[in-house]
Amino acid sequence: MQEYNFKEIESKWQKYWQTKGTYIVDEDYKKEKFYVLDMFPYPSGEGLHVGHPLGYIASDIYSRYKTLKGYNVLHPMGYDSFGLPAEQYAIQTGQHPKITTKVNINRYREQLDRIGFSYDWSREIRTSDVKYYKWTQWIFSLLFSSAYCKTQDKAIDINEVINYFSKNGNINSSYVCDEKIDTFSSEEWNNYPDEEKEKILLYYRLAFLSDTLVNWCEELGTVLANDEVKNGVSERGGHPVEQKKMRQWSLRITAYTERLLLGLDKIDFSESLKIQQKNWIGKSKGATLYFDIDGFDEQIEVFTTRPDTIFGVGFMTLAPEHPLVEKITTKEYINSVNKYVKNTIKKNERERQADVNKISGEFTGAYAIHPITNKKIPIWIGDYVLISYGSGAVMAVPCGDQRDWDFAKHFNIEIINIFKDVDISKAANEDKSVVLSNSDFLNDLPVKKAIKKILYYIQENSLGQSTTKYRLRDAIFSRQRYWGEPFPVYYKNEIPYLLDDNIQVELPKIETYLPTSTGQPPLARAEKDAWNVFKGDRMDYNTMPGYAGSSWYFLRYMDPNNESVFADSKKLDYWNQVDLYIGGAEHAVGHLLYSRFFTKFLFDKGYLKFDEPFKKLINQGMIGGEIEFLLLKKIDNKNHFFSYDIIKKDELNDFSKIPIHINFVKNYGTDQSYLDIESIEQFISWRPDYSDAVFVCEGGKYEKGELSSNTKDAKFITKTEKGKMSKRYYNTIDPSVICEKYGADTLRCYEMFLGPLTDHKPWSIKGISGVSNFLKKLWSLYFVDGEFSVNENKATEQELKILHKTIKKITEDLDRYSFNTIVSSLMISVNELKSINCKNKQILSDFLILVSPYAPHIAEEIWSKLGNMSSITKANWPKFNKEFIIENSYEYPISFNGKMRFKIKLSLSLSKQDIEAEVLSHSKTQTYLEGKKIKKIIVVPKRIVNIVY
Ligand code: ANZ
Repeated sequence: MQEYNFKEIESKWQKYWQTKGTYIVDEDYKKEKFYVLDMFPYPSGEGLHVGHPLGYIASDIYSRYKTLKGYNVLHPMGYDSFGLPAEQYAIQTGQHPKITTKVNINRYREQLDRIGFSYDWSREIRTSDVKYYKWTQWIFSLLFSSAYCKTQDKAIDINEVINYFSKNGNINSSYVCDEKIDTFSSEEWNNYPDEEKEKILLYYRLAFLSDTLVNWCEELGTVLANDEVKNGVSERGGHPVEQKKMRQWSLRITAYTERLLLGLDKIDFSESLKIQQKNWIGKSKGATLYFDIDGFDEQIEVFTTRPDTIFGVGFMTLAPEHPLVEKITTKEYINSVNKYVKNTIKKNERERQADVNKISGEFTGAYAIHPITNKKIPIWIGDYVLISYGSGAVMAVPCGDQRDWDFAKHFNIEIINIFKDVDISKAANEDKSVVLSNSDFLNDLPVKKAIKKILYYIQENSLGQSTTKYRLRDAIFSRQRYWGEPFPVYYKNEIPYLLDDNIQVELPKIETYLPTSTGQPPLARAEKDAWNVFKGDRMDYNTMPGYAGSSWYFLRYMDPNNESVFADSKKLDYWNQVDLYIGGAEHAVGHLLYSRFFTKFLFDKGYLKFDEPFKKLINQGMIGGEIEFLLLKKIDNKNHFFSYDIIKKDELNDFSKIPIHINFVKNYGTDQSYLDIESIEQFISWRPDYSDAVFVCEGGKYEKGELSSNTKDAKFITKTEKGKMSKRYYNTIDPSVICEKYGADTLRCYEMFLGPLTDHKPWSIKGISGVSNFLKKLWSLYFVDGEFSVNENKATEQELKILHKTIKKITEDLDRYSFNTIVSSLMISVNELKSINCKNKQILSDFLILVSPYAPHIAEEIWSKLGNMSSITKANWPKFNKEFIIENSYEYPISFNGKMRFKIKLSLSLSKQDIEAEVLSHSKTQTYLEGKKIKKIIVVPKRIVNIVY
């Protein structure tokens, strides 16, 4: 019989697809489109492991399915190719990041090609490509030339703002701007020198320069975005991050907060993802109140969500960086306050909020005046108050707020209880049901009513006003690195100006990629003539962050080679929103929020007809790996590795765990993984630092090539743990290796078979042979006596039933993205077809189409053997016909006095009487009756027949 030779088949069809351009799509405006997108990868030096293609396989299956259903499917791929690792590598080796990036991309491409994806590679993009980043720079320029108008609720041209100022000044203007801006009249504006005007406009532009507190990572020599900092250290490399004030580019994403929130209702993202975005935006309704300071003209502005607790204010807490701290702190307290402020700056916001158990603060010696009771209230500083949120100061209400409570307890500050019938130490958690007392006019009011009443009072008496605050900050948009998009900006007297639209600035060549000795970014090293354009006093030395290129890449795929616009409007309109987006959950806020923002901005500017980029999003789960450890103990200062089976559980803590490369482990991925002598030798040559170690196992040991007598066939059992698949644990599995051994079709089916797409699951090779056997069985369906053979007979009822049951199941499962259940259904159907020896050409052709999204190579091969001249990807998805699966008979269980005795198959068209008659006339009935008289016959159509005697 002709063997299923996946190697030959897979490389043959991959070549065919490439030469025929099978997956190239054009704008076929008459055809309905469908856009399936993967989050494009950063091409790292490590290449792909089997966890990475999980989402790609799912999206590929879906694209193929939609194509077969007649849609014009856009399914592109590219590379997010600017970024830190290539630059770090450049610093170490002097090699230009462009070269490393290219090498890595080639490796990725090879690995991806091996899996047989249906990407239209003619649309490939690379964010580091000059032709691509030209348009990233263009979007930046557009942001720089725009402001946000609150009344029109959209981005507008900055000239509109300039025009307004020249007529009205900025009084009553409705443009979003930095809160700190002073007011000016039209006359003042018109008399300002140009440079002053430029400075003011920076407060309004959607891309602007300002002095901002940033996450500075000294080790990486750059600023990081909040989502690039995890637990106080940089996400990449784990280096310390501190807060530092620096002049940076930012994007005014805060102008879009409400629209970013509202938009969530229009898109199909998981609830948990929407909650993450909502929390990140962090909308809070409350009030701004002003407290006088005893002996000073200034007031302290606070933001509170609970103005109703104003009678419970025990003290004030300012963020240590608050500008008033220096001014109001008395001599007596100045030293301790200064010291505290210095220490705070070292921590970033997350650490400060996470440190709930470490209460810290200092008294300033100053007092505020309660706006209603006129009582004196001590003013403290404390790092639980963040400078970047609200107004950087709180009215502290210990009976209402847990952090204030903890602070008051810690520093022994008097606590006023304003709540009725409530255990005051728990009041902070009960704010929904609390009724207030203790004040004249808030007595016995439920919270909501109390807030309404106090807000009215506050406003009437000019003590403050109601306010909505957001946690979302403007997005810092510059990095002090080399390998990113340069800004299309030059400076005159340190005022930034845009280059003309049609002049692109390219990354200049520099000798080393490190910051200068004065701490300037690496681009400051570029000689004047190393720049392809040079204007003004100097060019901008910053580069854009990773999210610059990735916030709009899905649009460029629609028209990747256009040189006059970022994408043609007709094409943008046709391909429109991404219908299905699959990618990792780690991008829940960063990438997805920035892309939504860019899309809304481009929509405002009239470039797009949609303002949400992704209609539906699925986060694939992570694939974990098994980590293999050797257990090490020093005895007499000598390394001893012990086989896991000879160690007592309670002694495990005495051993350190050394991860070992899984290539050396025998039976990896099974329950009995171990090392033998050969693998110990491999291990030692990999880690020569352990060449003197002793390996101890049941009944003997191995040391420096010497075996004790009975260790020759011994097994040194490794300790296997489930964990991450990572280079660090030497447990990554290259998908190409699996393709080599089992075939790409098997890999594709197997990755889906592992479990629901969204689940986290460990990689294990255990079930792969089952999947590989399924494909072999599928192959054998089409052969008789080793010869490819199908017949053109009329399909039998049974054959049609199996086929249509499968069509129904697979279609429904695909429509609900249940990728894993389909593999089992296909396996069952293959078995069923095999068991009835189906050789019917029509049935087997349609069945093959159902298999093809999962296993496209084998499907193409058989499809061509079936006599088709074109690719199976050009076929039509079989139509489900319910007539073929309608059951026309039912197998009734026949019971006697409730006990089931036998079954008979009866037509569904029979009436109750007919059924009764059929059962009574059956020969077995008489046997079970044993001559007794029937009392009653119960017939439930399509269920049971019970004879009572
Ligand atoms: C008095 C009060 C009484 C408060 C009470 C709460 C409960 P969300 O909901 O997150 O917006 N706050 C204000 N600015 C702050 C800052 N910069 N750093 C830390 N905390 C700050 O939280 C708003 C509440 O957090 C505000 O309402 C304020 O404490 C505090 F029973 O004011 B509240």
